[in-house]
Amino acid sequence: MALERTLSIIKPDAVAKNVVGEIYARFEKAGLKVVAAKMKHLSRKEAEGFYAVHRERPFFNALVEFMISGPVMIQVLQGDNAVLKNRELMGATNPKEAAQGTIRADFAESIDANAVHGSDAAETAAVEIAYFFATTEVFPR
Ligand code: RTP
Ligand code: MG
Repeated sequence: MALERTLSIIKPDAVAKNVVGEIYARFEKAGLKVVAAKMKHLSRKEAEGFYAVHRERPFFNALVEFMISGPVMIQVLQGDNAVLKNRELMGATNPKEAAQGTIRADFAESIDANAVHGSDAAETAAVEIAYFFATTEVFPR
């Protein structure tokens, strides 16, 4: 198995719900280690840049507005197959379609306010980690 890193964001809805610790517990129980973390209220520019791949999508403006509606918790997770493992823990984008016991099934309200972000591939993970963290802010564990 490949030791990977992935970028995770606990979105404003889940931070407001006070479930950061419950979500961290799920990462840890699945064998994912937190190797970097920061809480941040994203600027519009930061949110637009982070989601630049979705710029032309109809939901882009709503997504950016939501992501800047309150602070987020941003972390780098490390472990075997971390990218896929985190996506499995998260569940489907739309919480109505998310499998039982996943983070989105348990904590998300809607396709917009869907609790968490996770990188979708190793290549995007590297770009997303570098977007928020200097190499000196990610710790070997
Ligand atoms: P994420 O990037 O946040 O981890 O979510 P994802 O891969 O499951 O979904 P993605 O297709 O990358 O979309 C990014 C975020 O945009 C919002 N979205 N809204 N209204 C809609 O049809 C729609 N589709 C996507 C979601 O909040 C999604 O997480
Ligand atoms: Mg995505």
